[in-house]
Amino acid sequence: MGTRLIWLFLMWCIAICAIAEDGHDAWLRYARLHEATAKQFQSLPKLVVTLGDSPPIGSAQTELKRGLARMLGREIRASKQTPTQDFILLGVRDQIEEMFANLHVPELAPDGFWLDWTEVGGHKALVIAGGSDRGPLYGTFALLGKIARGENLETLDEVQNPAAPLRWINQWDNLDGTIERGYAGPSIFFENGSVRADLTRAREYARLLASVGLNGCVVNNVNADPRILDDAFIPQLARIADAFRPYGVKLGVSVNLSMPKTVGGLDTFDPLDPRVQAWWAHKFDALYRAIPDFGGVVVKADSEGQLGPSAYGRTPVDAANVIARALRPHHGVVFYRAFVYNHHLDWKDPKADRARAAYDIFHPLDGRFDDNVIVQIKNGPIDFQVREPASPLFGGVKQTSKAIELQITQEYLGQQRHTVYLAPMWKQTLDFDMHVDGHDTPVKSLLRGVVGVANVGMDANWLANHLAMANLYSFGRLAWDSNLSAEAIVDEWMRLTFGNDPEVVQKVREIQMESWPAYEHYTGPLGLQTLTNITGPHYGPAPESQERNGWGQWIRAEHDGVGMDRSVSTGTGFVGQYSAEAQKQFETAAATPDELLLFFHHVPYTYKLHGGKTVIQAIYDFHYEGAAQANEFVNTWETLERKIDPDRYQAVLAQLSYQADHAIVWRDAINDWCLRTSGISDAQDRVGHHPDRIEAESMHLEGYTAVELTSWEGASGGKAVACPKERTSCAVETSINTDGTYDIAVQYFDLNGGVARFELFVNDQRVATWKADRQLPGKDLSADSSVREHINGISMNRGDHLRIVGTPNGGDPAAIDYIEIQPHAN
Ligand code: GCV
Repeated sequence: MGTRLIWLFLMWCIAICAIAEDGHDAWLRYARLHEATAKQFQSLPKLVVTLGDSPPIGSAQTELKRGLARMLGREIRASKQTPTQDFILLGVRDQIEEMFANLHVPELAPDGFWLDWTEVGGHKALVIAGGSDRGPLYGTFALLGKIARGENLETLDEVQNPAAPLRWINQWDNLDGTIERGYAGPSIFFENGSVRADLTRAREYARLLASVGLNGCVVNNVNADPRILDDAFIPQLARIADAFRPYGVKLGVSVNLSMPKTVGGLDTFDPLDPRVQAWWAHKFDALYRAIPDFGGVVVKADSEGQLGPSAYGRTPVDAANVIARALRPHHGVVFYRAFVYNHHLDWKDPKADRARAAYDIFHPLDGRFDDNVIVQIKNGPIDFQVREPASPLFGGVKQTSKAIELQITQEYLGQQRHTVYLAPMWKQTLDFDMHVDGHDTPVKSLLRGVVGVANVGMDANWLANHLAMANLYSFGRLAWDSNLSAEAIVDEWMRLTFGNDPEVVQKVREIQMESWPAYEHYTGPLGLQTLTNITGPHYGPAPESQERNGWGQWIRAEHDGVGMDRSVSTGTGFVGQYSAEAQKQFETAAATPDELLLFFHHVPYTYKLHGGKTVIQAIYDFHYEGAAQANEFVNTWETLERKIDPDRYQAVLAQLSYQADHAIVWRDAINDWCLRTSGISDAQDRVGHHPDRIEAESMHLEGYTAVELTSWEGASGGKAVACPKERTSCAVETSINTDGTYDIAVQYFDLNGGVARFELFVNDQRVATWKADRQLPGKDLSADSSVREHINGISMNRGDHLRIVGTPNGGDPAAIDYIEIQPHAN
């Protein structure tokens, strides 16, 4: 290499390698701005005057200094004195007006802020004023975001007030450090039954939450461990509250209604028993003595095995109000979850319908909840599926405070192994018009709270998927301003996360915006819901698991047709829970939008959608289109290789590549299952026909035995081959009948019980070797554990032998589904 080349290489390395990142800073990277962009901020004052000394105001000042130093290389000085030069003014509205009599700050909601240039005593001042001490912190983050995106500050004059006063996160963390439906490592709060000794990550999390305007966080699972309020545990909770306080994030906990009995020493937890009422009151008095700014609690009761008021013939009102009254003197709130349903429903009863449960239970109680009770309602009537209509309960309890519960952790949506940008889905619910009393009442206009189940973990980048962080960001932004578009939010997030290069912005936006439709298409389109294994890990395809059990996530796929009839005229009557205006959209199949058709109606597979396609053909086509889209995400991402730091580039590439492969597993499983159920072939002859595929069970087997999967659709042809435990290795072999250069895909299974090894040979030459060392959900051979290895550009001649040797290990039998051989794509 010539000197010039070496020099160029070094410069490239300095530019790219030096900024290698693990995603820990998320959207708060404060990356150094290019000189030209930085220039426009030259006139920013070099002094910050801070009024008041509450923790959030202190954090605002620290953040401002940190952000400006990192992005602009500018050191700013802090002062509390009357300034004698241009300055940035940080403070609460009343204090600002007190100190600067001529400065009039507009009316602000408690958490609202005002950003404005003004003149004070002959000096230019950039004012960051808040309605409360959280406001200046939120305003500071907003200002720093604008600078990071290179926006013009010259004409800054902006008042922002949050859409809902309660903007909370729920974490489903268990005290042992595991997280229910968490996919990013252990809890940042708990380990081994206690609060972690080192709460650095908890403090950093609070900073992230505050940066998007979130002001509360419940730290433990809604399936609450009763020890959470033990006297000995309260000082530990106080340490978490200390970590949150600098960022204005209030601590909340989940409580279990049975606590007065299970840990409180009473013989009852009946909410109407005065001893129970006294128990809660004493408990919260003690809690508030330790944590005076404690926010409140969330309650899951009479749901999925959690005890509740029904044990004593009482109602959610009785239960919620008892806790609310114990919290009232301290200004705490109760989020009472409407996720209450019977999971032993009779699937043979055509009128039974889990979707009805929340409305049936809570609608009659409207107006009877105390005003510090907020009924927390999941966005849809079932459970965070890939598409559901808005829960009718948002319009069904008019005199009750309501919060929407959205799920950031991707329980049914690929568990962060798939990228699915959720803001477009959330927007559909927030914008859905409930037509309460005949007026325009989108869900977003009915909310006092917005709650997001995040389940971040100790993984460096919080959600274990760089692109999934757009969901945490957009949750906060929508909680703050539900009118923002999903596209505008992802654009903001993009620039803060990966920089302002227009090509990067455009391409990542494209991937994110197409990711929800793609996921819906290769999983459960037309309102089928996700079709994951609902009695297992909620991950890969297992459509049969929806049916014929008490969980009520039925799709009623029979030989003659598919879908749940929820109409008033012939079905379960669920449609009748909406206002008359909204009912018109769903009561008949003809009126129902295609994307929700099968959620509301049972129709023949040959029923024609609005576009003219039959239901069954649309199902087949959507699955092929969705899988192709997922593959396209990989291609799009690959064009950005030189523009993104290598660590994040490689991590996202690996994630998107896995997703593209797993989308094929989804496509084939659902299509094969629908073909078998309906008996109607794919008009394009793709489903069940894979000319490039050789099933492992049809190859020459040495030691391997053919096995059937419990959910047959999880393997191509319903079967795989597995190597028995007693063998050290097994092999499959086939011969090649044309000459050429090929791309080979080996579809195999990767179980967690051990690390199996595979070797691929052409005749005697080993051309590839790999390990089955992923940690995937599920315990058995199934679509959850089905993965693909690609070996590209292999030259072979007619008569050559292709052989795979599998070496089992522990509980992993080195199982193989099929191989696919295609001409090499350049
Ligand atoms: C915390 C679903 C999840 C459960 C979760 C429950 C809930 O059923 O699978 O893990 O429990 O929702 O929201 O309470």
